[in-house]
Amino acid sequence: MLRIAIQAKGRLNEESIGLLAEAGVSIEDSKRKLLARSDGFPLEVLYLRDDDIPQAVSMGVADLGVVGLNEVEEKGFDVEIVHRLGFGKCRLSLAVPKTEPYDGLSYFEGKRVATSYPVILSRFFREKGIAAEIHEIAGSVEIAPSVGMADAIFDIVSSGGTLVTNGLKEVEQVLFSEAVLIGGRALSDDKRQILSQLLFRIEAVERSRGLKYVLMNLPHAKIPEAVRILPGMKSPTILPLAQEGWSSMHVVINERELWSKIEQLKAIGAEDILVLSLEKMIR
Ligand code: PRT
Ligand code: ZN
Repeated sequence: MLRIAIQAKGRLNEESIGLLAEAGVSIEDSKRKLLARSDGFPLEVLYLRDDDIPQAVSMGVADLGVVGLNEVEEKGFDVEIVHRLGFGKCRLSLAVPKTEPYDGLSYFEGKRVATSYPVILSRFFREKGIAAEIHEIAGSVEIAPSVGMADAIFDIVSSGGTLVTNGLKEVEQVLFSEAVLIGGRALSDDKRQILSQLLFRIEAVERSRGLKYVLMNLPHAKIPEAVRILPGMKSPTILPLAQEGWSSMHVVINERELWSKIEQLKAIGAEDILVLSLEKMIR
């Protein structure tokens, strides 16, 4: 049995549960309990605040965790980053009032910077040789300059909308973050085995992202041309139709090139084109 810590509520909660569900790990009654068993996979879920997840994993209270890389870096507990999950993307950035002229990091020399990420920020300033005053505050960092608590902020930015609303501009991007799967350093062989099964499933889900399964009918004579347009994973599957002289072709296409390929296929006489979503791709 493997225990995974995920955020109880907040930005990463839904996608963490969604990822497990796509990997075939469904969790009973998520919201009300601290601990929940999954159906059909030897995993239990521990719901925590994101701030507590790195420590829980490093102490072995949980074997795995899903948490923002920003929290892992800030807390500094000894955990292994097992897999980057690609959701919860954001960055930790320095921002200053938009009316301030900014001409490089020396701007921060002697300035007061408000943040909830003092460890990451002081490491950054130390590396860059900047002596600034770091003020740790727990929330609403973005209002600190307008109320006179700080000259600048260091905070999470995603769309940038919050900065604009508060009359700030992003001037330095310090850390790019996303949700990561973390693991304890001392997992038993049994637990590593379950982890590799889980990773196998997660990777199958990830591989299928952005892919579509496309079926179409076309005259036999057009097959060589269609294969040139759509080489597919190995080569496309061609099945004869009951109607003489026609075939059905099946192929996996990346969503980015879907429309251009479909236009080319229609131009050579493909008909009845079906586009299906693809859930998993196992290799
Ligand atoms: O209760 P708990 O402690 O578990 O949750 P929390 O309130 O500490 O964290 P939560 O749920 O807000 O965020 C969890 C994780 O999501 C963070 O640690 C990041 O890894 C990630 N993440 C991704 C974000 C954002 N995007 C984000 N935009 N976390 C916070 N924000 C906030 C940011 O602080 C700022 O106030 O959104 C605002 C900026 O957004 P934009 O789009 O206006 O730039
Ligand atoms: Zn938190």
